Amino acid sequence: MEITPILSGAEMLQLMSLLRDVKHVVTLGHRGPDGDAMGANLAWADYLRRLGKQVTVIMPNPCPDFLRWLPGAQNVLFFSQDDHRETALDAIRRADLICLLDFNALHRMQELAPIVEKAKARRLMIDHHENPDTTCADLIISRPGACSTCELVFRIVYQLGGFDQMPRGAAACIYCGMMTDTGGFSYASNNPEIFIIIAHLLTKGIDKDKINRNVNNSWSDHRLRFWAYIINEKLTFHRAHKAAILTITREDMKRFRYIRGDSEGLVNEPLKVRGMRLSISLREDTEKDVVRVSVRSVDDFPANRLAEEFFNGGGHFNAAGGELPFPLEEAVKTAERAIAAYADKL
Ligand SMILES: [Mn+2]
Repeated sequence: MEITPILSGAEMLQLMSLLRDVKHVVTLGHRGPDGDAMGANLAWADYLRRLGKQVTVIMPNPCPDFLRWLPGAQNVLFFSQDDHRETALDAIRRADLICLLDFNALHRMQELAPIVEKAKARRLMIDHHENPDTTCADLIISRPGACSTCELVFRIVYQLGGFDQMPRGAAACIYCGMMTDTGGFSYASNNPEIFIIIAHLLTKGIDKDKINRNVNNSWSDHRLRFWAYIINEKLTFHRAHKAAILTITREDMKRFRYIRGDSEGLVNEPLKVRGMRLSISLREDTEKDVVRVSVRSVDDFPANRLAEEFFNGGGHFNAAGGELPFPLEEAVKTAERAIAAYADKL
């Protein structure tokens, strides 16, 4: 089975001309960088460096600890960190090209958005989220059908002839993003070519079992008890166990010594209940007075539409998110209203 080319002839020419004369490149991920954002940016940066570019990888804020092992992660600049900010600003000022990977609108970078908008650099977006803001880059490679931005980076590098020289580290980054964005290939991953790509990555000598352990089995004991607590005490079922809401307060986080990423994936747990179609997580933000909303659904339940309509957000069909104002009790009522409004879809 072949790997189908991802870029049209016209896109290929556009991309090549965009890359041709640039020297200084910045690649950027979204706020709250996940395995895909980190993996895609690191692998794309690796490719650009192999083309002779000077590349700086920047994230708006730090990635969770379970991604620190990614080859190249130690050189990523986290803009919210005081000791990284000036270097990051310098790189953005100097850049001829800014690559935006794994998000579809500038505001997903939060405080970096106006800075990137004012920068002189041209912009390239590579992403798999639906409905990209078509004005935010000179070239937008948007493929909502792809399982991850890492899959897109692989396909682009492959099509541009950069696969043979791809080092094991970049292959590991790509595998990590594909794995994390599909819940370990348990959703959004029925395209047979995904597994052809994995076969290619394995030829680079990556240890996919170890990547899985690094990402999924590196919990603190506090985190395990935190999940158990939330599931036991803070989870409610609705509509005859077809929907669930879980809540996380700052108090809960303090009690279990919460660190960034500790609630990552928790919203998926209720979907393990037979017949469950929708899960909503409401978490008090640690910095701002807002409630962070995560929505997960199965089959034909449109999580993204629900998130757009009720949670000031959006996302993928089965995995979306948003934000609600304080207090948490009001957010719970909003979530309950959302469930009632979508009862016919449950
Ligand atoms: Mn992604």
